[in-house]
Formats: sequence, C-alpha cells, structure tokens
Amino acid sequence: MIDLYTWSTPNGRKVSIMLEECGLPYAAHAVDINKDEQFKPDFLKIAPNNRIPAIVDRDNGLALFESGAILMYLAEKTGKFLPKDPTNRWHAVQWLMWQMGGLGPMLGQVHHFVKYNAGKAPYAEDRFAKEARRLYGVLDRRLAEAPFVAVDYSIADMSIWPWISRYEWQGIDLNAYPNVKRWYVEIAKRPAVERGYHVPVRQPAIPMPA
Ligand SMILES: N[C@@H](CCC(=O)N[C@@H](CS)C(=O)NCC(=O)O)C(=O)O
Repeated sequence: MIDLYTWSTPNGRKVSIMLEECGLPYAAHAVDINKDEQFKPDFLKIAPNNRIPAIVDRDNGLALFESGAILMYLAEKTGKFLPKDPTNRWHAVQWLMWQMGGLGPMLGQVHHFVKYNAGKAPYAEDRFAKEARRLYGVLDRRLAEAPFVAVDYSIADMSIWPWISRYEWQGIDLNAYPNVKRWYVEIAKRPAVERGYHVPVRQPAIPMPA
C-alpha cells in the first residue's frame, strides 16, 4: 500500500496516473497547496521541499518526494513502464530528465507569468512563451519518429502528458504540433489516465483539442 500526498496539478497527476496504470493499491491524501497545506509540519517530515507529490510506501516505510524519483521507484518496484531494453530504458530516463529539468519548470513559468500575471512582466511572458513553443517543437519532432517518447509507453510519457494537458493555459494550439496532438489524445483515452487525472479531487474533464 502506498500513501500518496498530492494535489490536482501536473506534478501530482504524474504519480496518480502511474499508480493507476500499475494497479498498485494506494491511499490519496489531499494537500491543498492553495491553502498552504504543503507547509504543515507533518507533511514536511515526508517532503522537506514543501512541494507535492510525495509518497510513503507502507511495505518498507520509504518516504520519497520529487515526482521523477517517485516514478522511477514505482517502475522499479513493479517492473512496469520502464523499458527493459537498455537503449529504450535510457531514452526513457533521458526524456524523464528533459521533463523534470526543462519542460515542467519552463511551463510552470508560463503558467505564472502568462496565465496568472499577464501584463506585469512582458519580457518574462515573451521569454517563457517562446521557450514553451520551442519545447513543444522538440517533443513534436520526437513523436514524429516514435509512437511514445521512449518507443513504448513509459514513465517518461506519464511525466510529460500532465503538463501538456494544460496546453490552453500555455496559449498553445495543439494543431500546430500534430504529433504531440496524436500522442496526447491517445494517452488521454487510457482509463488509468482518466482515473489518475481526477486524484485527489474530481476536476472538469480532460481538455481535448478540436
Ligand atoms: N520538482 C518537483 C516539483 C514539485 C512542485 O513544484 N509541486 C508544486 C505543484 S505542481 C507544489 O507543490 N507547489 C507548492 C508551492 O509552490 O508552494 C517535482 O517534480 O516533484
């Protein structure tokens, strides 16, 4: 049994989607970051960086934060969604790191400057919106040559997809990135993704491009 501490955000959804995909039993605990619950002392004992997601594995008492580390842990624990073939395995790790170090942080800045604080910092809006388009282009080119970023559906796709599901917040038209659109829609239709998306609280339907 896994305890998952999470909120309805891209980083949280990566882990709930993985837990659903693996069929692992888990208990979701809502940490409402709009109410600063990520700063509560009990949560900080598990996640000293005061960010969701975090897990505790009741099988061994291991507590983990950082979504990329959690995805790798769950993949190793279950033997699922991290390719066995060394080339694809390292490609999956590579794309996971690309998401953790690039796509997530940059799109986070787009949400901050473009969606929530429009007009306050035009330079930052322009810089991060441009970077978002560059990153969507990188992903689109990869998905032109492979069905999923590491050929088979993996934790790398699960880390990227929840960020792409906020394409509207990012001012992105998915029709400009046809390979990303094909991949996004295919993953959105997976029952585990649909279930994981609505953890820890039910949200409006997954956005679908026209
Ligand atoms: N690199 C971290 C980032 C986690 C993160 O930024 N989580 C956000 C929600 S998506 C959060 O908890 N924000 C709370 C805050 O900013 O205080 C991960 O991937 O787990």
